[in-house]
Amino acid sequence: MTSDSPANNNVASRALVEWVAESARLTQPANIVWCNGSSAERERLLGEAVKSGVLIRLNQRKRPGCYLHRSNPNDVARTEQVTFVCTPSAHEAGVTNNWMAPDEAYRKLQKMLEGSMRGRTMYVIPYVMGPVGSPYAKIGVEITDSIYVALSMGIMTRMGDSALSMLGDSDHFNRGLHCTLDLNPERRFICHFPQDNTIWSVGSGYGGNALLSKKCFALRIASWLGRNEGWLAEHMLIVGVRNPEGHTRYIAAAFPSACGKTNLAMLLPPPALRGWKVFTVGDDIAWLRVGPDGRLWAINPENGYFGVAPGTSARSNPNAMRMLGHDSIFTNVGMTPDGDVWWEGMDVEPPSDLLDWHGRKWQAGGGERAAHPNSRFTTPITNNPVLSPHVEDPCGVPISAIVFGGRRATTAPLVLEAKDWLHGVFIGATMGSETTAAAAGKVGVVRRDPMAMLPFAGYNMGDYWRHWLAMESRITEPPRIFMVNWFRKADNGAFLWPGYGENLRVLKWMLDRIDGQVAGRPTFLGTVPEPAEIDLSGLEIAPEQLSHALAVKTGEWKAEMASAGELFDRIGPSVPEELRRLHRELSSSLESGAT
Ligand code: OXD
Ligand code: MN
Repeated sequence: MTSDSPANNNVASRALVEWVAESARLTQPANIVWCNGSSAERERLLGEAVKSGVLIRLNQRKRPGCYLHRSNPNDVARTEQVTFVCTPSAHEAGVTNNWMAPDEAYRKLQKMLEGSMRGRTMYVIPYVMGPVGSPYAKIGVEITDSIYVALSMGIMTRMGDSALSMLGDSDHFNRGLHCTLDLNPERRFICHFPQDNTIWSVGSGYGGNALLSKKCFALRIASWLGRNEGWLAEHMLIVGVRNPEGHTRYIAAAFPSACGKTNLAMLLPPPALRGWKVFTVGDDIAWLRVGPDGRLWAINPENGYFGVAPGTSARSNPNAMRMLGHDSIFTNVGMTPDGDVWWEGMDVEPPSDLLDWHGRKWQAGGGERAAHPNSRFTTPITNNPVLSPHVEDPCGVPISAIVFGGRRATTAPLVLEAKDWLHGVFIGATMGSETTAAAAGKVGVVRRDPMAMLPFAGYNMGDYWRHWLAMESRITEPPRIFMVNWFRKADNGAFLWPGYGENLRVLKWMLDRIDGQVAGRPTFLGTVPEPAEIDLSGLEIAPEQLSHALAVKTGEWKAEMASAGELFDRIGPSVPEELRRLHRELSSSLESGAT
């Protein structure tokens, strides 16, 4: 075994050195590599990954610095059924999480981890979530036996020596231990120990299960830390919207996985909306704190994007297509004969002799997809041509609006404004969305997904809502809260709203509401736009199509409230009484037809 501490001996934290040694005693790796985050190290690891077949070097003329990874076909998405929150009591985790007692989880996984890295390399990956040195940033260290994870963490986080310097001699860091084992789904567990600031993940190499900085630390553990420390860790993109007068406002928007967060975060304005511009701060996770000025401020803790490839095209997300031109890792997409990538919805004809995501010859029209529906790209934020100049600001950006969105073929209007903070929390808490390929299981089934955090809230959902409500008293200038739905369909199954860049028209309406320039139309659920208030310049959309997109229908919301009530009942007494009251009031006015 080599290297109990990094080559340059730059670890001041005894706690870190001891934890690495303890993990090595358990897993018995052949050698230990401390990642320093340098470009020479990256080149070396890329070379090794290619040599061992973990990565395929893509056409370097067409996509310099780009690689393809093909995962085990049984390991292509998050596995919520084997994801556990291991709090001392089941109540702390709540019914929306799987729970295992910490002792039992440690014992069970310890058995699997014993000697699990024999003959393999252990990578020690120190990383910072948030701008290095920011008072809002947090430090984690991931130990893994996967070179794919090490390389991906180098894109997704600020990784290496900068994290060690920021850690100094502190023992305050998230401890993430990851081992791929034999990728047997029977031996796949993702366990969170919030009280110990620890994560143990075994049996999967998939991003959401194995890049422990992301869902495990920045959402599940961080949401728990946020509750204790008075802030929020949310499944939200952060976008800056600059109007033609040069004034930029920031919007944080929660959508479930694979519902277009990356597209919205780097949207290209339609030509008719001249002078508008959008800047990305983050595309998946926001850490929100109350600033000294009483406003809510957001940082993006990540340093890269782990986006869904299928559907990404020059039409849906031209900025993403540009950023994927270099230094990116693609996972489970198709490969062209000249070593380029291809996926469904790229809006480019597939060449003949395409290889599918398994590496097999692909037959157009043969019924099989070339790219897995949850195939991904991993790319550094600095590749983004519309990256916000404020992404490294230590205190982040001030948030003017919070948006809760879902994927709904019916029921949810294109946009609606909540009446106030409490009502906005109610809208977020009762949100539903159709399931997607980002998680294993059936796709297209409506499930309640409060604040798009169903799989990510690291503690009892009722307590999480209580924390949201409690934040109000600390925010003197609260952001306005909206609901959106880009995915409503006409009876013939066609989308009612064109989506993508055109969504800026909806963001503009929100900003107009904030500026007091439009009155909207009150409904029983909140305020929707009068059709004339949405800037439709340069867009052909039939008036009846737009009114259908904006409709809030009593019958549909009766069913919606019945389903939300079932979730409240399942969660039980921890649901805050204020939310129950709003639910009772809305349900009874819908029943009595008083709406
Ligand atoms: C993601 C997800 O990968 O939400 O961001 O699954
Ligand atoms: Mn996500």
